[in-house]
Amino acid sequence: MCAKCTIVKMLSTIRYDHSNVQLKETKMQAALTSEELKRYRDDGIIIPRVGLGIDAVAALRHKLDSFLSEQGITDADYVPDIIERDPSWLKIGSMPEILDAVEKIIGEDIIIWGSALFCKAGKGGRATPWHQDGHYWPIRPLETVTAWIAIDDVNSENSCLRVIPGSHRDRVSYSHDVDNSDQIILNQVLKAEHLQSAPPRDIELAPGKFSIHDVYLIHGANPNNSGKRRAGLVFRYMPASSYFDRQLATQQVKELGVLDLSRRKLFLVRGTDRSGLNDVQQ
Ligand SMILES: O=C(O)CCC(=O)C(=O)O
Repeated sequence: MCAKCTIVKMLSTIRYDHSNVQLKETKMQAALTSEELKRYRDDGIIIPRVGLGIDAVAALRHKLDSFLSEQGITDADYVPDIIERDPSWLKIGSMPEILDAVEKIIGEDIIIWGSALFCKAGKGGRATPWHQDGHYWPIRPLETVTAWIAIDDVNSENSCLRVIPGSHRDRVSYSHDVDNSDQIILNQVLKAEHLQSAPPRDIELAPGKFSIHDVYLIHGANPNNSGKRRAGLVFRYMPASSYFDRQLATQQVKELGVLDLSRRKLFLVRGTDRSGLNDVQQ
């Protein structure tokens, strides 16, 4: 190849590489800006600007209706194992719009270990008591985040999620009481003395928008008696540097009377299992 041709080839390669880097940076910025990331670190929760599009929302609504009828679920206030019931939900939890934002927070090695539906009908509703998720999750080190995806318009009227911003910062698991009342959907209730003085913030979401919250964040929701359904889909993501400890899960069932998580399937959706301990499925 003549010298001129070599230089032209080199330049075009450089330009190509450069545009690739820019493309990658734009994609990462679109997922979560550094400002959003800072807000997440401060508050323990963020609503990324980029949500799911209207087509995705329509498909989700349809999928939700078929799922509920196929599974014969009449009370969907809390369905804690939707991927185990129907593995096709994994596709939703693996959508790049969500994973790109999660990756900004927990890094590029990501395991989906949990999924749930919180579809509160709007009548005869049960509350979600104030709690911290990590209190009964067998993940060590305890690092994991939840994406809460709005299928309906979710606001104060139909009892959106409420959080105490900043309550995650000390990385402390506070004590909870067991309450098996049928007025609430979880039986672990944060002891009142730990309810911090900061006022709760309502996390209002248009359909398709989602929030991501930290495992130590104190949160809950009022009963929904608004007459309007409030459906949210939840996926839980842990960094693959943490270990999902099945023995601890069994112990937590005995000690706390919580849901048995010992047989949860672990899906490695990005990167590699850094801990080398998790029995992941690809
Ligand atoms: O949507 C709700 O009422 C509760 C959700 C929740 O507690 C969670 O996703 O961790």
